[in-house]
Amino acid sequence: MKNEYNDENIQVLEGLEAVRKRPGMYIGTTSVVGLHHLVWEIVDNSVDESLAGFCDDIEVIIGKGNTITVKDDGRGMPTGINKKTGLSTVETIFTVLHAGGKFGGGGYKVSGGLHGVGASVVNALSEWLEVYVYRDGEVHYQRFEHGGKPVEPLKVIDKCAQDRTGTTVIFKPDPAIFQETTVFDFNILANRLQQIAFLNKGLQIKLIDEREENKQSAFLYNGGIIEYVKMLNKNKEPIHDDIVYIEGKEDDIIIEVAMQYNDSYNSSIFSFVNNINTGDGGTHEDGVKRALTRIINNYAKKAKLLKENDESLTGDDVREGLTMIISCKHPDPQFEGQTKGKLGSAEVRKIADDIFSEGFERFLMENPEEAKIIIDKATVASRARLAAKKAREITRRKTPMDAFNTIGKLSDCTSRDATESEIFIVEGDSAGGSAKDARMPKTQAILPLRGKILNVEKARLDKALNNEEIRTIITAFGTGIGADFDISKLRYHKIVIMTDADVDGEHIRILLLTLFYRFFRPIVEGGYVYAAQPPLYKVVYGKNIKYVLTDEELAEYRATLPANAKVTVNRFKGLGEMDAIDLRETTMHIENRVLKRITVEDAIAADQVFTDLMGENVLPRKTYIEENGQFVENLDV
Ligand code: 1YM
Repeated sequence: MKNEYNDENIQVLEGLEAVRKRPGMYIGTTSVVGLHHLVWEIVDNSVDESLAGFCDDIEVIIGKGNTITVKDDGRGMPTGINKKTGLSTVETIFTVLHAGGKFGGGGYKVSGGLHGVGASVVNALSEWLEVYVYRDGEVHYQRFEHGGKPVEPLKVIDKCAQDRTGTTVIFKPDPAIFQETTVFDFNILANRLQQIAFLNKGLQIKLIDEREENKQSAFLYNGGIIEYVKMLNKNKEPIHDDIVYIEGKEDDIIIEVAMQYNDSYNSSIFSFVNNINTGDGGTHEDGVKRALTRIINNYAKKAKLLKENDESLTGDDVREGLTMIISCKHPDPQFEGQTKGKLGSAEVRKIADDIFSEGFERFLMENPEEAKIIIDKATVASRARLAAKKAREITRRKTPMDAFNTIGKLSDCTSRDATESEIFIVEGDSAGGSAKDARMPKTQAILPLRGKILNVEKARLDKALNNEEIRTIITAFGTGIGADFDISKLRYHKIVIMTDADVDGEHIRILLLTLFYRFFRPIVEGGYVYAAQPPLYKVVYGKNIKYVLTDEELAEYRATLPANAKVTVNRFKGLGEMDAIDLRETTMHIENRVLKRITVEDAIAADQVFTDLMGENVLPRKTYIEENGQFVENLDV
């Protein structure tokens, strides 16, 4: 690079320096999430090129040294000189903040959405970055080092076939920025790349992990979101064969919907705008849901499947057991909300409603058998809803004495301050007894579970409300359930699942998490749920007592002792075997214990896990392994 800087260059460098000073402002966090964010920024440019109709092949390679290569077969980034910056367009894209968006007007852009900080931010946060552009029979190349500083201007390094076009970007994240980790996770990348492939039919995406031999995945879905719904329903029992698919375009806004009902009681509706998951919904989702309820009611009345004076089917009724993907492509979407996970663009509501109602009405007319199956399911849901309402009213009408009986197994804490109150849900009466003796009565409540709790993945709300263990939990939490749920009434800000470290304990833990996720989702999303970590061994060495959580930890501890040390190792078979002192010292006392916070990072993945683990099919449950990336478990001492 030349030694002289002009004003433009200095501004550019100051821009990238600002990114390095406050990376959080540009990519949210420098944790493992932020690290992967870098990949999405580059991949988004390739996906934009695919949305524009010029690219149908993307390849992502995780290199041995945790580098990332992204290749596409699009037009190749423009290589000419940019009038405003005096630099090549390639250099401008990689060194000027937000340049990408400004230069590429029109089209559907992923970068119009949630991330969209652009390639320059990736460059600024990389130790080095290289770009190759194949265009007009030439290979153009530029390298940047030390947080985005060009080594040389863009130059032609080779010839290539005239018809070879595309862009390749290779970068190595700067460990000085990503201090937590610079190791890429194959599964995180694979899940999102698969999702992008589902949302863009015909786009092929390959992921290759060079750190391990033969580790790669390729995603190509000619059926697009139809295949997405098929996958989501893979371990469910669909109640009609064909997946309903509706697509339309109005004012450059494209709406695509794929849906299929299954025999479960949950709805799994996921929506996207320009390939970005809108976890909080928005106008596209509202429009489709509104139309679904209206069209089903109209059809049911016309076909006499619903009688004149029957109550109308509600939104919840018609969505029971529904798996649905809504994908909206918008040239200039407006996002709302704290996490920008909600589409705000008002015009989309009517467009989504129009397109979906026309297509869905036609489907019902042309498929009267399916229509009857769907409406019967919603009618049963409606009856169950009315029954559950009655059951709830009975629960509410209980005298204080009745309420006391329901909650009789609970040893409550004396504090009424929810922020300091904790409830330990304990497997089995004997462990419950030890826990009662071990607790701090002021802030720690104990709820022993006797039987296995009901699997709510297979039961509707009215049946769940008849289950005693579940009623006790609902009463203890104080939040109510379903439409009555109110997080502000939560009586404990730490809900701690305390089960044995064996298969049964794991099963109970999953049953409880299923219950929480389906019926009390905000307590999971709000980070109120924890898992206790009881130790596996007690090691006595002379006067020293040490509790260890894992076999590895035991080996590590042994290695610190002299070779001929006389130690007694006691393996706890379960919580029931621990006395109150052991339990207090290791698992419950705030000073020593380690709690794992359980949060759900990705609702779509969590939904899938609960279906797989708790649904009708037994096989996925059998193949379930402890480590599942969906639940991020943070240590919280
Ligand atoms: C591996 C990353 O960035 N591909 C890519 C980027 C661009 C184009 C094609 C492109 C866009 C346009 C015209 C346009 C970008 N161009 C720009 C800008 N892959 C990757 N492939 N010609 C080529 O949008 O009009 C930004 S990104 F600003 F120059 F147009």
